[in-house]
Amino acid sequence: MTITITAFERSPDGGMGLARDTRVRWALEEVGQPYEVRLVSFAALKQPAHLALHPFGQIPTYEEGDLALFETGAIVFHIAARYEGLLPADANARARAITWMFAALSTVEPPILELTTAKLIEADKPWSKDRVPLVEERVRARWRQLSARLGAAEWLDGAFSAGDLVMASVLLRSRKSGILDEFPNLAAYVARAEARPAYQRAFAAQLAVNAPH
Ligand SMILES: N[C@@H](CCC(=O)N[C@@H](CS)C(=O)NCC(=O)O)C(=O)O
Repeated sequence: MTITITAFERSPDGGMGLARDTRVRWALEEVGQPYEVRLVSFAALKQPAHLALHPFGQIPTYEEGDLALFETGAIVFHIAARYEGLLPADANARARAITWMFAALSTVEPPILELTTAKLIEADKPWSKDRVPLVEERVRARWRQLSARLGAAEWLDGAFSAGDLVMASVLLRSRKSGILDEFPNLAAYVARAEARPAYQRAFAAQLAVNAPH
């Protein structure tokens, strides 16, 4: 069955891998499933055809036969559950890998998104320069805890899993803040994730769409 995802026709980051279709492409590459991409303009995201697929008018979406999904957590979970390679066979290890997916999206990602909002969207507000350091400290607090848990391990819980895929995707989005470099084991964790051939293929595919031509 053909898998089709949506991605930005023109990504605001110019294809540096920050748009969230990258994590879905990465998951599909890890499990060896071919996929097609439908590129969507910002205007089309808010039109009825796309809103029928994604109620919040965003990318990515995922279609496979008569199944249509949105939200990267749900999409990566679906891919990991349906195809071999991203979740351990042992039931408890599987549950823990899923826990890391949720932790990435509901505990680690929110302060990172808040920082992006504070730096980009609220930059012209008079209180912005006081708020940014507070939010940075919230990001740091979470990363300190994550760094302590990871320690010297290669991945969060045994072999690389969907939990690592989502966590690394979340962390690498905030590289520009410089905070990642304060935690050498997390920076090395992200570098290991990015070095995976599946990530490289996913990154190259979305860059190819966005590179100037
Ligand atoms: N929680 C959603 C977030 C999706 C999201 O924020 N997508 C961004 C691109 S990375 C988007 O479509 N932004 C355009 C918009 O919101 O209008 C997920 O993980 O899928």
